Amino acid sequence: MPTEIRNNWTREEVLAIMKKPMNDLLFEAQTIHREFHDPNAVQISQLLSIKTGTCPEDCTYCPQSIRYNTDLDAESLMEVNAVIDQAKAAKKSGASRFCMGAAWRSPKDRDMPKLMEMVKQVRGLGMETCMTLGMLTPDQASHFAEAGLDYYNHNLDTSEEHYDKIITTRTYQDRLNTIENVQNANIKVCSGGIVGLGEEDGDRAGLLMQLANLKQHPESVPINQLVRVKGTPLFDEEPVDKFDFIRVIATARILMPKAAVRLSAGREEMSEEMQAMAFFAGANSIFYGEKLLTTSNPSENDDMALMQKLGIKPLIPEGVDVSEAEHNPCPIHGIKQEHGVRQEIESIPVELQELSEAKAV
Ligand code: SAM
Ligand code: DTB
Ligand code: SF4
Repeated sequence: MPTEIRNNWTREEVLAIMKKPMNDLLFEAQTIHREFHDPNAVQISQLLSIKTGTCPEDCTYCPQSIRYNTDLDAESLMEVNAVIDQAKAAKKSGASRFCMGAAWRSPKDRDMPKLMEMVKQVRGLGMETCMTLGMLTPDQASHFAEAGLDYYNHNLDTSEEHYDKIITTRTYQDRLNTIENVQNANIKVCSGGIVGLGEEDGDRAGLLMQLANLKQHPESVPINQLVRVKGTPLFDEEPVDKFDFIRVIATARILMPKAAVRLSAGREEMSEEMQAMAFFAGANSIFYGEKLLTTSNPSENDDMALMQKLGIKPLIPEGVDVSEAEHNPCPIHGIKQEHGVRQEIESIPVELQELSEAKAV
């Protein structure tokens, strides 16, 4: 019987799934994963901070808040050309989606023309576009839709109950409103949260329940492990138990079968085995490239080596053009990318195998 897509989960039901014996939980997640997705494909996004630091909000996990003394070089909104250069580089290294993030409470109307131009030009490169700029009004969301924005990232971050301990400058309802504005403008939603904010299991279940009970599930669900940054109030927070983190990924997969579940921030602290387990639990998207927004991420070499070991291939979304990616065909998989169409080639040429060993793919 096909898995039903539900929007009426209770916190108790979600908690019961999350607390199942690990083998049962992983089996269920993997079964659903295979019903809805290619189990050996991972979508690859690359992030760029287009405006860095001096954010007026007080998110206690965030190095970009002006309230905390973190070692961060602030930068005003980047010029369009500089953003496009970075997008071209991301495309060359194999990312299919380019996500632009700004340390804002919300974008100013005066910045909209520049932001829309960024969307248009990144799209013009044949990449998917994503922006994360804080709260959006319905009008701003419509403007971004007109510009062709594919995804908007706006996280709930944690449960409604735990939320006030983490952020006081905007409400949970503000976040839900922005998500609704984005959905109403027909932009795909990327929304998830952070594990490691001192929350209880019930809060993790509460976060996933909120996401899974949205009128429409987010198309993309980033699950971040807190990156503990010196100077932020959460710097001394206890590290997250590895298996508990995997449980969150598996539960997200079970509740939101069609979504791309993204193994997001925090991968630098995870072993290869832990990341492999997250993929097994249903994660099928990552942030790729040596930097997230302001903190570091595993090197491209390490990621490619891991994907090679696991036999995982990059997922190329319909309509995305990766034909100019630096390593085409991909030396690891011997897959030729032609305007989003994957063509298996029979064997991997020796010179490409050598290149793969010498250089990042
Ligand atoms: N300022 C905008 C906002 O908050 O909506 C967009 C950028 S903000 C950096 C995007 C998301 O990054 C946050 O919602 C949070 O989930 C995540 N994030 C920020 N700092 C993090 C950290 N130290 N560890 C893990 N995730 C983090
Ligand atoms: C998301 O959920 N995680 C990304 C993206 N959406 C914007 C951001 C992670 C930020 C980690 C801390 C930093 O690099 O500043
Ligand atoms: Fe600002 Fe976003 Fe960081 Fe919060 S998470 S402080 S809104 S940049």
